[in-house]
Amino acid sequence: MADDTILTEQSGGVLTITLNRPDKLNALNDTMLHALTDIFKRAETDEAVRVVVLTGAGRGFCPGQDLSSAQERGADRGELSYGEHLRNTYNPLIMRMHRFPKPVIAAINGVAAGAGMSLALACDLRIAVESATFIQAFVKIGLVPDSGSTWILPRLIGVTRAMEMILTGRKVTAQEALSWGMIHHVVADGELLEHISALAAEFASAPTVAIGYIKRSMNYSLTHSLEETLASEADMQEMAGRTADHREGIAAFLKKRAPAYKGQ
Ligand code: LHQ
Repeated sequence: MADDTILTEQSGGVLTITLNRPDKLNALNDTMLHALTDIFKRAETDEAVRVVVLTGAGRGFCPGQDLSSAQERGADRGELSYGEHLRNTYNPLIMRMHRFPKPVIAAINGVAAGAGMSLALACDLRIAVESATFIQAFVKIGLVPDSGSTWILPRLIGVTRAMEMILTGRKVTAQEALSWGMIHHVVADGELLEHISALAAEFASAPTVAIGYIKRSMNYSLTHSLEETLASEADMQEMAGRTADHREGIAAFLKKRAPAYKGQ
């Protein structure tokens, strides 16, 4: 990796990715976006990775695009094409996360704003500290939501709440986000690491291949009819039923012992 703005740590099936520009609350520049996409690409087929944790260093999770680097590239002179920038960086990253065949947990250690909030939304599970906040900040700088926010957010919290967040750019607290079903748990500041470690450890010993099929099924259902989804579920179940972990699950159940899944 060219610099240390993205840190990775691999331990016992858990790949932890840390956005690491704490003085800028981990605002995203091109190097970070390409590195993130690359890490997800490699982790897809790496059998040693069974769950990914995405978090931020310092007091922020991520405030989205680094606005000063966008300026340096000529955003104010109309020289930076935002559309092209999104197509080349954020869009491939979000699609990779969406299709990633293993669980991705957002460990939200602080503010998540703009495309930084979109990154959190693209994860499968979102655990936030009590002091974390969520801001659809785009409108505050005269922009529209990107990186999937208009697609994911209304699906999580409904159009009414999503529209208000997006139109006003209002700061939403972790407790409010929890009550809306936007995030899964809120933990006390200082207890995030412990909570995430326990959750990630569970996924690191889960039937990973089946989890990949579960994600595919859930995503498929969002854009298909019941009839199409039933057909897709049958296909996914066919494949899950042929995995070693399924055989292990049945054997363990019949012998009344804990299963030892290998993620295969
Ligand atoms: C930042 C940033 C930041 C640079 C904090 N950039 N430095 C995609 C592609 C194409 C075009 C553009 O858009 C996109 C999508 C996007 O994501 S657009 C960006 C949307 N995000 C925002 O507009 C959020 C901007 N940040 C904020 O509103 C505040 O910083 C929040 C509310 C996140 C946090 O406020 P505070 O806790 O008061 O912290 P702070 O504002 O003092 O920030 C700390 C430092 O981080 C500060 O730097 P400094 O050198 O002055 O200490 C900020 O300038 C820097 N920072 N966000 N996005």
